[in-house]
Amino acid sequence: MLIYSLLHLTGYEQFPLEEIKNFRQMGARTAGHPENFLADAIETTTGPLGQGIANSVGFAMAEEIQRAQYGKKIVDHFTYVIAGDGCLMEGISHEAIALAGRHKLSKLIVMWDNNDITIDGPVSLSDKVDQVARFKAADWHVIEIDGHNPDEIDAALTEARKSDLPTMIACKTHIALGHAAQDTSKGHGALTDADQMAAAKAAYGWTTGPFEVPADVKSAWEEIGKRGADDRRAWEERFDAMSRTKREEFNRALAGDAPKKLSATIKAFKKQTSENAPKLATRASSEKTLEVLNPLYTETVGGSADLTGSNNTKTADLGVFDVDNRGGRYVYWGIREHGMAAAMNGMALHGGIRPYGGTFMCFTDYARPAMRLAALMQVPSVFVMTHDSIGLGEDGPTHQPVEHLAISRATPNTYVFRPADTVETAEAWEIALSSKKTPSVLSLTRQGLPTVRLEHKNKNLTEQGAYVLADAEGKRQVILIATGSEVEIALKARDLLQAEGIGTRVVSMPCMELFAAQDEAYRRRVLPAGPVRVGVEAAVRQGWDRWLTGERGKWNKADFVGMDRFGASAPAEELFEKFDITPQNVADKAKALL
Ligand SMILES: Cc1ncc(C[n+]2csc(CCOP(=O)(O)OP(=O)(O)O)c2C)c(N)n1
Ligand SMILES: [Mg+2]
Repeated sequence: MLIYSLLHLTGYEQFPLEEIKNFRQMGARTAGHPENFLADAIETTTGPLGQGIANSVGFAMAEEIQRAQYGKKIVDHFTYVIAGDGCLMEGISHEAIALAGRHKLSKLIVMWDNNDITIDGPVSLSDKVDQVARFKAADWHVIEIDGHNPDEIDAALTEARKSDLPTMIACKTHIALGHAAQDTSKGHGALTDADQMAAAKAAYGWTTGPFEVPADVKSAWEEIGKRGADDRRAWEERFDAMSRTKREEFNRALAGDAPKKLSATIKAFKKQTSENAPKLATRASSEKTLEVLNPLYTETVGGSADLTGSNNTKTADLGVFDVDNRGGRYVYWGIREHGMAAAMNGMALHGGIRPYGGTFMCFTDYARPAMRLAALMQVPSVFVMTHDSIGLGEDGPTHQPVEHLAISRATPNTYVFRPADTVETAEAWEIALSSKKTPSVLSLTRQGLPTVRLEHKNKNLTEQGAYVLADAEGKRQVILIATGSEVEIALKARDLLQAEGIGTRVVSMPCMELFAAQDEAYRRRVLPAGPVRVGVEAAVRQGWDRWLTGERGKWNKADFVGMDRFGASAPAEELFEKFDITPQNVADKAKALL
């Protein structure tokens, strides 16, 4: 309610009094937790504790990067955070604080609502961390004030803006000041008792009724709301004085439009790849793609959670983001998957930056709350998840994802790409780096894969989600549907079946969400009724049944070759044998259904 009432008071058109009265009602902008997509002035969605403070690291980094690119006259702002005890208790806050301290994000200012209360009761029930010492240990500037004293707040903010370190202002406050619930956990929730509401208003000297704002108060607030207008006009003049090229670049990146050369560059890269037919792990295909794409963009910012050499996320042209190299576009996030993903979201929300970041696919779990919020908040963060199956081999079951594709596919508004070769990887990147409102998960292999797209097509086939890679010779009796590294296995199974005169089609399905979005006529062309179907993916079956038994398929004419347990530690080829994800097993399963 704090943000909504401030927006109303300062005169935002999107927040008339009606919106305030409709708090938490259907269709209102004043949702139960602020949603970035419901109002222009709501910069991020908050609600899951700790995400906001981690977003703010991305906001502050984005500001530094853009300031280095466009100069102080064009980009020069602070990032302010109000954090509660709960935000600071969440583990992600530790990752965020450490990153901000390491990178001297001096324009980041956190105000801690130090009220010693959470939902279950006093903070002391579960915590005795010295937050001031914790922030200092992470190289923050810390100021301690009475959070109810306007002069102290003002002085602290002025001091914070001058600091060359990020600043935490510890604001000692009383929850539900003036109410009988003051300083108790009851102060957190509904405080609707009429007598107590009157007491709380009296404590502030407030005499008017509900939803009544005295005219002089409203106009004083509106003056504050107008304060930025002159600054805005002055900024526009400075912006107009910039070269046309720079202005266009700034606006393009801010709008999230792809560079003009993207499409032609991808086509040329695909053509060359189909001709050379390299055998590459798709994580290496991804690096090769980034090598040609990053130079086209000024706004891509790459990174990895301490697996740069494994995730293949760094290209030579990016430079490394650091205290003395603010224009660097590669971030060493350290072992902080969750903080990385949330900060990436912050960068995307800031605008003008397209973040991508890598870790092992299995550690989707560690980044997951922020990946879900990317989808919910409609930001196109790109999660580069390498080592995407038992195919990673010796690191064993702790590192071998089996359920992670299903988890990401279960998330609304998320593209999950599992490309089969370098061509599909390039196509996936083209989509991911053109997306404006949907995050992408790129599921990439550690092990080498042959090029399966040997015939060059200008068209981005991955955009259709699934397509016929190899059609049946003779009567079509079997359709094999596969993704990523299992496309090679499906093609070999097809050879076995065709050798026995069984006409077999192979469908590559790099993105289920995009296939689901195709019209029925196209889906029917790829998956017609009649033939038996076998799905092949070194992961759990969950999510596959629509394509196997649905979409004109039948339960007694469909099967799946994949994983229904955790993996094991061994060389990759042996694991595929052990778990029976082999051309022979795929062919046998198909024949058993005929
Ligand atoms: C990740 C997450 N876990 C749990 C919750 C539920 N929750 C909402 S507020 C809160 C704690 C509130 O404590 P504090 O941050 O100190 O806020 P205060 O009550 O002082 O306003 C909890 C546990 C949540 N929103 N997000
Ligand atoms: Mg609290």
